[in-house]
Amino acid sequence: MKDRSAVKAALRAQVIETPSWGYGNSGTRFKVFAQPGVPRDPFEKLADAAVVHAVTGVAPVVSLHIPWDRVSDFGKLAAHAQALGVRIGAINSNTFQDDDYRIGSVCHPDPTVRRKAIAHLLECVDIMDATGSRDLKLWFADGTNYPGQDDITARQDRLAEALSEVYTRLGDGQRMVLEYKLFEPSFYTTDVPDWGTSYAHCLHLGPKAKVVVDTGHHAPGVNIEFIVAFLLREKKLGAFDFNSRFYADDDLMVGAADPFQLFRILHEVAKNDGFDPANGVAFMLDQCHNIEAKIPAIIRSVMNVQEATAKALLVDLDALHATQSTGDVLGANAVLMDAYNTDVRPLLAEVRAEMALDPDPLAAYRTTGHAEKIAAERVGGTQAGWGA
Ligand code: LRH
Ligand code: MN
Repeated sequence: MKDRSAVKAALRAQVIETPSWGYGNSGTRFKVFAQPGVPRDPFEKLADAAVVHAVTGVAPVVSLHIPWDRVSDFGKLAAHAQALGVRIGAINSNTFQDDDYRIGSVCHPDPTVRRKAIAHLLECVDIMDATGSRDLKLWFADGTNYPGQDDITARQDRLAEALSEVYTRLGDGQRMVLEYKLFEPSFYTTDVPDWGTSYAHCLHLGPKAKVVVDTGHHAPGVNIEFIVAFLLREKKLGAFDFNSRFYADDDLMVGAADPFQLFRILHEVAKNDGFDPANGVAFMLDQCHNIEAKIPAIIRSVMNVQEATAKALLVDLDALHATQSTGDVLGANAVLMDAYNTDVRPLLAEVRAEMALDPDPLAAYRTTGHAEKIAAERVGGTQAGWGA
């Protein structure tokens, strides 16, 4: 059993990256509901992220999305983040909202369109130079809707060519993390549909290319923790996009729909030293708070990751190994369930107290008066959203 102080030390050192777009308006094709106090620009998004970090102590990094977070001076934005006690993390590219990308971006049959998409990806690396970010996070909506619409193999060639050009541009200490997704917005083929496709491209590219596992991007029933264990073994797990879902890419709060799955995933992370910063796994949230208050939702999500992490760190690995190696099926399962069924909230309250934080981050948030302040101040202007 990992000793309690080691578990608490790991929990104090946890780093969870929150998404700038999680603070803005988002919705579905049916409706995007506005909410009072929603940020109007990346500076206000960082201010909200800083409050999440202030009450949880483990969310010091914010990922940006370009062009949603484009500013005239990214150095100034990075300095603003620092002044707020946070820093800018992954830079997310966006080649899914321009009319030119109707039938693809880096996989588009027209080389002119591919050129435009690659130029955007290269611009994102320039932004990383200015913000000091390590990761270029790539997700492509590219795909087809009807059989025969385009050549599956030719699209892979185009993708590989684009990724290779961007890979060459990466500076020291910079990486590209390639996200896969089964479907949506494409409904017949998606050019990076699964972990194997992302993994294969990353292998070809080299050590600076790793895979992003978005927990909402799999077919129902897929064993995500197997993928995580496999990629960790290959040293090819770059990042998580945490969220949860009941059906498709619902982007609900992580741990809300399936806390047991989140625990199983983080058990594989803990068991394979995935929490060791040296292994370079980024733990990001990628969520949309369509109907719920956004900042409390992100605080709750951070707490859900903390709780699943604490349970994973409490797994008695010696007992697990002993029961597994003797084929004690029920015994081995019981070891894992003991950890999962442990109420870790008192342990986390202790950890927060040791970090000079309120044991209840949501209560702490309420006492900040931040919600009332931003609702009063952020009047006029255009609330940030996906701009779709
Ligand atoms: C695509 C995705 C990707 C982001 C977007 C906000 O579904 O998961 O990570 O670019 O959501
Ligand atoms: Mn994602």
